Amino acid sequence: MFKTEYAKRVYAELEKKNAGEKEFLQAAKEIVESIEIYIQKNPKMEQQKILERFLEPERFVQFKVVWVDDKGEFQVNRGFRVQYNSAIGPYKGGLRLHPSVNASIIKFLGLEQVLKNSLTTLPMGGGKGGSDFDPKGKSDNEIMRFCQSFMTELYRHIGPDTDVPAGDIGVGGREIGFLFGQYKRIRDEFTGVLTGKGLTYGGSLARTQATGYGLCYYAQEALKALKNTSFAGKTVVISGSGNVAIYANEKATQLGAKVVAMSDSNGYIYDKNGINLDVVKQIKEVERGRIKEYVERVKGAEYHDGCRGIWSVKCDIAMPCATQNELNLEEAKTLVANGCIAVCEGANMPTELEAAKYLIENKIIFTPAKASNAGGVATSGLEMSQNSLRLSWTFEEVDQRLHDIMVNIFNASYSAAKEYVGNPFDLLAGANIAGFKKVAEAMVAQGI
Ligand code: NDP
Ligand code: 2IT
Repeated sequence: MFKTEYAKRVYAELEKKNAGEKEFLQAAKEIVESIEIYIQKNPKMEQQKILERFLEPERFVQFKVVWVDDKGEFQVNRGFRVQYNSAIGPYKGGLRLHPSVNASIIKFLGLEQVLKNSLTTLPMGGGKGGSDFDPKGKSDNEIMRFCQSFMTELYRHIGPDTDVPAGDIGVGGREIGFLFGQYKRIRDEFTGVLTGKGLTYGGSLARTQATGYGLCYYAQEALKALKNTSFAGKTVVISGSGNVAIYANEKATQLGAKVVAMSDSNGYIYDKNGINLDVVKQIKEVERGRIKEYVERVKGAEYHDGCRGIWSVKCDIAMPCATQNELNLEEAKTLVANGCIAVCEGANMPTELEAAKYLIENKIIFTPAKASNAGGVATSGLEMSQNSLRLSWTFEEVDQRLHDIMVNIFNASYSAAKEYVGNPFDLLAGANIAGFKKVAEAMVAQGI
């Protein structure tokens, strides 16, 4: 809980103003709790109401998206964009298409993004957007019409020096292509207004792999610094089977680990021989199918209904890479009882706060999302740089920069954990403080 009157007061006010916004309040509470120490040491923070100003988004847009499905029926969805903080650069952050999307989810993601983007050391402010549109089972043409309608409103709020969206759940290369085409048509300009673009029209090599690879690069540093070990010979469990999960699997395997379980929202697969990633890529990236199809193609593999059962699979390293609040205290205890030494977050806020605290208290490596999944947005930042230079770098060059950025993010969060909390395992507080410091200083410098 909060130690200072200032934090208590600010959070109470936030709760009142954003009543019922569970995910947003959860993310805000975690951040405020861990940056209190920094705020106490810097009286300007309270004098200039930096905490209140930091928690209030600069702009929040909600809009209507009407589109026509393949049967000719009109469909109505709700679109969102939060432009959270622009103190250190143009707003930057993904778009999520999932039926659960609402104001609370968009605001929690936007707030996390502000600190994450700060940690990358690149000049990017924080934003996030999306819609409650459900892409599952939709044809390519339906996806295209939705994306066109969505962009027909969104275009007026974004721009290459204003706000640069990208992918998130339900938004990958296909959707970015349709969104980009519509932006270009409306504005009559070809600019780096979106990242995660295709390689033929300004995308960056390694952006597809970046979040999953970056997660493993960060985890590698944490394993070395906190437990003097590595991925070699470790058994890994990864929830999800989307973009982040697939490339976390690929890199963990390259680093010598064996990934034995993956999931989707319906259930999980277990393959004691190590998951054949080519089969998963074929099912998920090419056919857009369900993870259970894996067991029809790979002998000896098992499928279990219910995605949360994945945390009962014995492993050394667990990587939640699906969605928020997918790992609770009980599940964290099960992981630890089964010998797990590290929980590395690929998804945004996948671990409930009590579970994260339990892991940190028990000296289990816990790599917080806003640090360990920052490789995606960092590489988006590198895509923006390449677009501005009108140049493209090789895969190796981008991957090397990504690696260096992740090492830097680890060092920043690790140093802050030691300096401010006196606990090298508290990378959660370390990441929050290191990210907040830069944004807060920029806000103070720029005045109100
Ligand atoms: P994808 O859409 O590619 O994949 C999402 C995966 O998570 C799917 O396997 C999906 O299963 C599963 N999933 C989604 N919602 C739920 C749910 N409510 N319950 C259980 N499973 C669910 O998304 P990404 O891989 O891009 O994103 C995964 C996470 O990583 C998100 O938290 C996202 O915010 C975060 N992230 C993504 C980045 C990126 O660059 N893409 C960067 C940083 C973070 P199903 O198919 O059944 O829905
Ligand atoms: O949560 C995230 O960091 C992302 N979805 C990536 C955002 C981006 O702008 O690349």
